[in-house]
Amino acid sequence: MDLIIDGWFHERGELWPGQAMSLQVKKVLYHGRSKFQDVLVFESTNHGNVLVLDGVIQVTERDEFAYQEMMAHIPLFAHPNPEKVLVIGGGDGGILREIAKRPGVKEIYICEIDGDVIEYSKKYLPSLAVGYDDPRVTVKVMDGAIFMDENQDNFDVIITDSSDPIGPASVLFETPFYNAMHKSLRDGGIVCTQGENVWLHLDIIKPLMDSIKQTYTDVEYAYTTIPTYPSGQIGFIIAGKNSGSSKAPRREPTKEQVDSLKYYSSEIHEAAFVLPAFAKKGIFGA
Ligand code: SPM
Repeated sequence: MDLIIDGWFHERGELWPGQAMSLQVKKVLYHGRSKFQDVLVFESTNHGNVLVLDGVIQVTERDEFAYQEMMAHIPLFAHPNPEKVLVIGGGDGGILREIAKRPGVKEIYICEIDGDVIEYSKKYLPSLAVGYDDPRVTVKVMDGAIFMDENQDNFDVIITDSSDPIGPASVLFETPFYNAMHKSLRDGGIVCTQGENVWLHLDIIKPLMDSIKQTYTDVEYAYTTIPTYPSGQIGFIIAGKNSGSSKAPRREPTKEQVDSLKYYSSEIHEAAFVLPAFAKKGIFGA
């Protein structure tokens, strides 16, 4: 299928039938096939540079902060003292950039399976890939499940910033992967994962959350708004290993952090867990 027709990129996906997000293309910066997926980067007319994997928008420079800030800072502000953090996926570097705003974090590991995503993000998405410049970051280009198996009982926070459950990321939405994260967490640790969308994917979200309740304590769901993801929002599954609830931040951001944040605040941290009635019922029952 042609991704760009008459100067417009159209995001059509199996997971959002009958709807499409279109962005006007100024210039294709890179298009090729990695070992795992189709990789496209283009300059858009109104949304900055855009990274697309297997035809699905991963980030636009215009609105990416709404996703990266919430995905990183909800678990980091919910944890009492996160020192060692692991990112699975997230090859564009945006989540690293957010974690790097936390001086208390001592070590940051990232496991991205697709080295091409790292390479082309460094080239064309420098405002995200700046996350790689932090000296606390160690990069592993490998399967996150294997890395976690080698690093059990090790991390305070694990963030899985994945693409959707079709293609290389599908295993990241399955119970064995959540079990692997659980083993790799320290006691008191928190995981935060890409949790799809309540308008479109309750059929994915509910069974997955029900299943991980066997292993995790405090299985919760939050969301952010983001114009260029299907239906304008995306959620996060947040779960703990005896962590206590993540719904309220345990501390306020410092003045310096507030100045660096465009979406996250203590107020929106708490608000993000308040779901519309249909979604609350769909995920948690009554
Ligand atoms: N660091 C940003 C990487 C983006 N990871 C999530 C991409 C999700 C794209 N599809 C959204 C579909 C939501 N239903």
